[in-house]
Amino acid sequence: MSVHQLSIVGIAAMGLTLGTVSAAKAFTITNPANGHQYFQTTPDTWTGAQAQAVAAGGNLVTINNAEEQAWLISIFGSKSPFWIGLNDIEVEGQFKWASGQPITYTNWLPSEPNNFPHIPEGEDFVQMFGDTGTWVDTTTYLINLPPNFSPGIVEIETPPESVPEPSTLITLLVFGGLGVRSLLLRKSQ
Ligand SMILES: [Ca+2]
Ligand SMILES: [Ca+2]
Repeated sequence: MSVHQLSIVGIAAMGLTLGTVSAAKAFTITNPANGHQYFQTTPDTWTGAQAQAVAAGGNLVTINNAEEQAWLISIFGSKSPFWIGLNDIEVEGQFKWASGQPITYTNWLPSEPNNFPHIPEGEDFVQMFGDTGTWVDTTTYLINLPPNFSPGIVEIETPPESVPEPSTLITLLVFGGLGVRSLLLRKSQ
């Protein structure tokens, strides 16, 4: 195989890689423990961050165990508060994951959740923060404070790699065709 042919194979392979990763998921990180993909949303309300998650094919993160919690801190850092999937929107005090999964692990800060009583709309949404990623129930509009727009962490359980996008197939067809033509030209020389 000549250098020219090798470069065509290389470009086709690059198209395959780029074609399966859409712009919205360009910065996803895979957790080797479960194969799930994660990324950080832009700062938003909990509801807005969850909408970003759903648009990407996931939900705000479901933290199933201490290992997943520790991995999240190691990847996303502990400084900024992050929305996670836990909420008690439907019934006050009955927390649920946005993904619908059962609660198998919690990491509440002591005294939380407290549905802090001086907030008219209550505290229906959970953030993790601090060096151990401890959880608090909170909300977007806190009295005497700027709106609490924070990034959320998204978890996608079904990675999209298994379905090549049309652009990938076009790339392969175009470069595959060029490769065959190149081979035929070399043979005819
Ligand atoms: Ca999880
Ligand atoms: Ca609280």
